[in-house]
Amino acid sequence: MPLLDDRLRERVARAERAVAFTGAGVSAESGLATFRGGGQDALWGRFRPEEVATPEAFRRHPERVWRWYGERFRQARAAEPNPAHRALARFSALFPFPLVVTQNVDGLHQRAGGGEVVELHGTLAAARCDACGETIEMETALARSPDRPPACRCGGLFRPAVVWFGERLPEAAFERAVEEASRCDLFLVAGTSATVFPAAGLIDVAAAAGAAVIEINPEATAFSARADLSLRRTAGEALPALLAEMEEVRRRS
Ligand code: BJW
Ligand code: ZN
Repeated sequence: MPLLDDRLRERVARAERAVAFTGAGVSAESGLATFRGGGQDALWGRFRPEEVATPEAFRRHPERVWRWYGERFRQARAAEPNPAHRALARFSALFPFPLVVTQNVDGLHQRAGGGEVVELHGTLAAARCDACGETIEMETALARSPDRPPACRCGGLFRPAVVWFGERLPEAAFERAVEEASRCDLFLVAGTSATVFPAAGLIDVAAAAGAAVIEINPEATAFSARADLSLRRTAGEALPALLAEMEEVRRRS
C-alpha cells in the first residue's frame, strides 16, 4: 500500500523547497526519552518540563540542573542515529532547497549527515556563560566540573546552551526557519507533540502558505486533523518507507 496518494505524489514531484520539522520522537528509537506523552520513559519523570527547563530552576538548583544535563549529554553522545535520522539525511538530497529544522538538542541529525540542520532549542554539546555569553564545549565544561556549573573568567556561571522556557529562541535560527516554512512546498512534521511555541507555530506558517503537510507520529497531535497526510507510525518505521516513495516519485519526474 503506497503512503502517498496521487495528489501528494504530484506535490512531491513538483516540490522545490522542502522542510522537515522534528521533535524528540525521532530520537525515541535511538533510546532517548521524549518529554511528553505516555510511557514510563517520560524524560521529566515526576516533573513537568515547564517547571524544570527554566532559568529559575537553574538559579534555584544549579548543581541539580547541571548534573542532569551532564547525564543527558552523555546519553546523547552514547546514542546512535536511527533509521529516521538516516532517512532525513536522504531527504536533504531530494530537493533543490531542503532544510531540517529541529527542536532536538541531541545532535543526532547532524551525526546522520545530510544537509543543513537548524537547531531551534540549542544543543546539549555546548555550555554558555550566563553573564558574558562565552561558549565552550560541554565535554570540556564537564571535565572541569562534573557536579556543579563551572565558573567563567568573568565571574558568571556556565549553563547548558539550550533554550529554556521563557527564553528567546536563537534569532538567526528562528528567522531562517520561519522564512523557509513560509515559502516551502512540502513540510514534513515528525516526532513532535507540537505543543511548544513558537516552534510549533511553524506548522501553521507552512500550512497557511499552502505547503503540503505530512505528519509522522504514532499519536494524534493538535495538528493531525489539518495535515494533508497523518501517518500514525513511528518515525523509524514510516520515514524510510516515505523517503523510498519520495525518491521513486522524484526519479520519475
Ligand atoms: C514519536 C515516537 C516515535 C514518540 N516516532 N514520534 C504561545 C502559547 C502558549 C505558550 C507560549 C506561547 N508562546 C510561548 C509560550 C511559552 C512557552 C510554551 O510554548 N509553553 C507551552 C508548553 C504552552 N514557550 C517558551 O517559553 C519559548 N520561548 C518563548 O516563547 O520566548 C518568548 C520570549 C520573548 C521575549 C523575551 C523572552 C522570551 C521557549 C521554549 C523552549 C523549549 N525548551 C525545551 C527544553 C530544551 C532543553 C532540554 O532538552 O532540556 O525544548 S522544552 C521541550 O519541549 C524541548 C523540546 O524541544 C520541546 C518540544 O518537545 P517535542 O520535541 O515536541 O517532544 P514531546 O515529548 O513533547 O513530543 C514527542 C512526540 O513524539 C509525541 O507526540 C509522541 O507521540 C511522539 N513519538 N515516539 C515518532 N518513535
Ligand atoms: Zn563569562
